Amino acid sequence: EASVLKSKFRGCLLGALIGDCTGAPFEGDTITHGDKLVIQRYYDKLEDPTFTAPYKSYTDDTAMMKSVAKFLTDKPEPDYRFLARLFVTEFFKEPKRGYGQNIVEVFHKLRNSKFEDVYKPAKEQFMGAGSYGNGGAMRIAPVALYFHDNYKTMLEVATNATKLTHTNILGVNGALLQSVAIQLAVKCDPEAKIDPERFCAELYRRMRKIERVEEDLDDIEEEDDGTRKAYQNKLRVVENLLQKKHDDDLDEEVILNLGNGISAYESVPTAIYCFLKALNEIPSIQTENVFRRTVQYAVSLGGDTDTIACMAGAIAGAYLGEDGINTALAKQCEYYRDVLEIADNLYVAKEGP
Ligand code: 8NA
Ligand code: MG
Ligand code: MG
Repeated sequence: EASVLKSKFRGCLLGALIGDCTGAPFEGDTITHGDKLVIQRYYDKLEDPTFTAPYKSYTDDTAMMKSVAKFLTDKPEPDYRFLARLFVTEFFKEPKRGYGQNIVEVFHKLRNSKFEDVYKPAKEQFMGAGSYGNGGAMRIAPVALYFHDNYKTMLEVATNATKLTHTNILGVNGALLQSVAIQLAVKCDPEAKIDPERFCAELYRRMRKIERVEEDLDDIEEEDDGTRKAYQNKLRVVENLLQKKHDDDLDEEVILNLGNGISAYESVPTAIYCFLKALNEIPSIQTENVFRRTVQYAVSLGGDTDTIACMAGAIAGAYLGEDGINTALAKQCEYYRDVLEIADNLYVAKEGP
């Protein structure tokens, strides 16, 4: 139904924003048992409509997502040079939004080369290896929404949009996995319960196809099975962790085996795990709300909290829709109204008024 889909567009982008804004204060932290109690109270306050505080600022995750949405709504066909310009303009307008350390070089090179070959600067990163940071995945939500009914095009546009900054296969496939997860979540009925293991198995099936295509590329050595099947292997770990009983030690295991870092490989599967785990109660987190549980759990793992919560929040919001998100919590975030407008514009550009 149309109104459900519209609500899912809003829920997804709002979910990403809330994860980014509320996760950002903890970015880079190691979280102790005591910190988890602090984080519980932090979200209790943010959900309290009478609580007033300066809004939580968004970071690079949302800044770049904004450009991806504009790239889809402002032109009838994907124009990647236009997207590169949007990224660069946004960066130089507000460079202090917590961008990754190396992506900044790409922005400078793009600008200095007058956007001549928009894919060249990213290819040169890390002595030609390309970035495997999670910057491609963290901003991809609008692509997954816009092409929710056209899987092949979604993968193609997500790949090209990512390669403007991240050409390493792990960076690209991380963005693809995040898009696939959002697209699957859009398809799920918000009234019906998701079976976490089935959802994970479906992701695995799709990543097997995606990673198989990459086998043909010459830049990956045949014997490098770890890279060729990176995300398939991670999804097996997700499946395994979902079956374990929850306690503080399990969080350690999650961090150790899935990761909480700035590489796509150590954060996209983690975000998916956070979403799937939070579909059921988590003893250390007191809330009835699945969306909040997802984001709070993601933040409680520490590390790249804004980005992991952003990605997990986008998936949860795409499943639940706007109604699944506490309005008071949303209103604590900078840019909250603008993000709703962006979601509506994206919806209209795609589905018509
Ligand atoms: P990026 O392309 O600069 O990648 C991020 C980092 O990943 C790089 O600075 C490197 O340290 C590392 N990296 C990526 N590819 C390689 C490679 N091939 N070889 C060696 N090292 C590599 O930027 P991005 O857009 O991917 O970064 C996104 C993340 O950085 C987000 O979390 C974002 O919020 C930001 N950020 C994170 C932190 C944090 O402490 N977690 C702090 C500030 C900013
Ligand atoms: Mg950030
Ligand atoms: Mg981050």
